[in-house]
Amino acid sequence: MAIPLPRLRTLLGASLAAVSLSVTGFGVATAADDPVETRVIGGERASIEDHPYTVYLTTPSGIQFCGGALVAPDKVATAAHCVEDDSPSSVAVVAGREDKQGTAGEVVGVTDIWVHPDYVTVTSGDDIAVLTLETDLSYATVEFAAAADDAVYAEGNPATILGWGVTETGSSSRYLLQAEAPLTSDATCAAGYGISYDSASMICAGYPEGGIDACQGDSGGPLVVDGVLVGLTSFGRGCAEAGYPGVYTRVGAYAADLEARIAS
Ligand code: 4AZ
Repeated sequence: MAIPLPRLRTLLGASLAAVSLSVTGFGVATAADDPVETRVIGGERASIEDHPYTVYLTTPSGIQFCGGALVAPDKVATAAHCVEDDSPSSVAVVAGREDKQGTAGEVVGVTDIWVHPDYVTVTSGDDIAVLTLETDLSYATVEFAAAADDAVYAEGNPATILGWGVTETGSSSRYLLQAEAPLTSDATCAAGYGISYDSASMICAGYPEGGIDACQGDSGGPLVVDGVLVGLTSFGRGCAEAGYPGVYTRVGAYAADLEARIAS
């Protein structure tokens, strides 16, 4: 079951329990739970200057638990499962910081958490939330996919995954990592996930043989095609496993929700 080393490219995380769908947030499953050695090598370092909209979420004590994308000076798009049980005072947003141990950038508080009203669990879709920040940030925001923008979701489009999630070491990354994987077809993703994959609300990325993926702690973070936010890391069966690409919230399906939150 282990992925042969030569086939490993980059990956942002380690695999979780091999038979269960795993999501991040507060990390119920850990790499230690994984009976199968499918952990992969770390993704490559990414520059925050190249991806200034990439932010992470922390607990009040500063522990990173998810990613996010700055879609307006005071709005961060993330996954619903990252913040569904949180009050604004229990989340902080860190922007402009590549190194979690550094002090660059800004740490800002959250005044409001909007969770998609239909969100129940990751496999039923609508895994999206919008945080309102207590102060505007001056970092460049990311354009998000429009509802009608099918072209950015075409099979094979090279997509960049960004995050500070768990690496093959079993710990989350100190530095922002990036990895590139192609968007899959709906059929490919459904072949792995069956009815848990909903093409209207999700999009998948990954290679047939696995090896590149997001993982625990990357949730909520951006999946970008041509500089456009197309996805938010949502779930997967383990990480980087053959036949199980990463599943992302299909941002274009929620463009109107994002616009409404930004206008609010
Ligand atoms: C997680 O737990 C998680 N391989 C994120 C992405 C994937 C699996 C798990 C996709 O945050």
